[in-house]
Amino acid sequence: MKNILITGFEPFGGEAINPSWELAQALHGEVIAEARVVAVQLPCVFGESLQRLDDALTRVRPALVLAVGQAGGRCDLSLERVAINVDDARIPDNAGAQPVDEPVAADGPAAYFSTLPIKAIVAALRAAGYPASVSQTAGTFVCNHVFYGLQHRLMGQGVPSGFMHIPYLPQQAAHHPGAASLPLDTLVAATRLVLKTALTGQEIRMAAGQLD
Ligand code: PCA
Repeated sequence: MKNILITGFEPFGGEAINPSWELAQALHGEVIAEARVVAVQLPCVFGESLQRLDDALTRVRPALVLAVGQAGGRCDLSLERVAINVDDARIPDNAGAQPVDEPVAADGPAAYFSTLPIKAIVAALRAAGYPASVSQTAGTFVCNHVFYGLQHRLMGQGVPSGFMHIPYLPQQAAHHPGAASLPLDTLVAATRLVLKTALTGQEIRMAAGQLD
């Protein structure tokens, strides 16, 4: 049976939980479109997160990879279009490092695109009633670092891979007045659809602005 690798992050920035890990864990062991989901947690640490990802890729040998991270303040499932070759941290990572304007990979190109059918995924999510959009930036913190490292490592291997940001869970939003949130069961159901569409769907053409 094929494997799907889904990664989530440990909590960071003073939070007690990270919705991306709650989500990944909830899907661990499920079979979606005849592929088994394997969840792996990544540290919110520059460098070490990519070593852990590398280990997971070697061990799981996935047919599809979806990396997920928390984007507090966003209000929907954001399918990231592009990873850039920059580490520029607003806050220290969980090991205390705060790189400024450093490359993720000194020998790498400026950017990589997601190799997931992001517009087809967003369209499928919206048709099923879930809030979703195409995002043009994954930021410059550890999420973008992992997204870039993932695309760099898998380039040319024919394994679709990409990154999705998700909002806070309701229990986190309670500490952030005005911030949007989505319940875990909604995130889990929506992500099943993301994975199914990524495995079975084809990219669609839709005009810029319609999905972001
Ligand atoms: N979100 C952070 C890093 C870990 C996470 O869940 C980010 O957006 O970079």
